[in-house]
Amino acid sequence: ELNILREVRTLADVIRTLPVRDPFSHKGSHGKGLLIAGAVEMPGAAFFSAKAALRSGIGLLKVSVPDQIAAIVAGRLPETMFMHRENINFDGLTGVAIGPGLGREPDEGRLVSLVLESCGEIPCVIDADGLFHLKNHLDLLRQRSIPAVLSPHPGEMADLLGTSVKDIESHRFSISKAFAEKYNVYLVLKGKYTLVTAPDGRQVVNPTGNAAMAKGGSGDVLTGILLAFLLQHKQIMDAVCNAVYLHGAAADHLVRNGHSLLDVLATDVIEAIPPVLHQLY
Ligand code: NPW
Ligand code: AMP
Ligand code: MG
Repeated sequence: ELNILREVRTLADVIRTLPVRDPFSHKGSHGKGLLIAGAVEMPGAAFFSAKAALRSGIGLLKVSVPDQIAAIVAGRLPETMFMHRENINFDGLTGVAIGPGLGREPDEGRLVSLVLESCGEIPCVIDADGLFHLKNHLDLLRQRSIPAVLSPHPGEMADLLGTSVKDIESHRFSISKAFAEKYNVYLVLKGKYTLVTAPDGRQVVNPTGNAAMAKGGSGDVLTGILLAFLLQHKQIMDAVCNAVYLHGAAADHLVRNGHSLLDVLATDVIEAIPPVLHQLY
């Protein structure tokens, strides 16, 4: 573990690489994303990812959730458009995210392989239940011309590799590096000091975030920020590192401004994105 080169993301790195908005830009300039997420039991996950993507600057967002929860998600977030699960198509899209609250039935697994097979030339984020299904399709990652971004927590990483959480936590750097290189992915291994690893093995440690984020929904927020940032940055590694940094910085902002480590909700983290971005720009 000690022999691996690594760096820590700094505030200066983030400020230097954040997207600059062209004054003459239009919504199509800032990405057209599709979020495939949510299940009848988990409408919240889709809502968290979608709202976080919109708060992080995405130009246009379509969400694909089961019809039964479309009113909850699209109804609470009228800025999004809706795509029926049965008619998923990737025409005109510049990025896709799949997984938060998706569910673990075979139908949802087929959506994961569809995304990997159809969208090799646009950025793609796979998280949560998307990672559960990905176990059976790991070979599809290698043939992508734009590497996928995977964002497992240690439990999901252990499941992907068929090992224990203890093993993952004791060898975060070496396991991440071997996995990212082998499968040609950007790997975001979450937790205190989230570790980002590029397909070439470069590793960056994130310094932001706190234990207020140890609550259901936090990771779903990150998925949305990742999607939005992938569509607005020139370099994938900058997009991923900046997304992870902003996510943690939003939670840090809350505990410095009126919140405790206990009371922060995923929705609070989303609503702390604006003041943090305001400070960064
Ligand atoms: P244990 O038992 O906690 O010690 P799962 P999930 C283990 C959706 N959500 N961080 C852990 O061990 C998600 O998007 C919807 C986390 C357990 O064995 C997913 O689609 C919400 N876990 C789905 O729920 C809000 C760690 O990993 C396993 C860990 C399931 O996602 C909540 C947990 O993993 C949620 O986001 C660590 N550092 N270390 C909504 N409101 O709609 C070990 N584990 O079973 O994949 O559960 O992450 O909750
Ligand atoms: P998930 O388990 O998918 O909901 O993701 C949890 C999110 O919260 C990840 O981005 C973690 O890095 C973050 N998180 C959880 N616990 C902590 C902690 N103790 N310190 C910092 N970040 C945390
Ligand atoms: Mg999660």
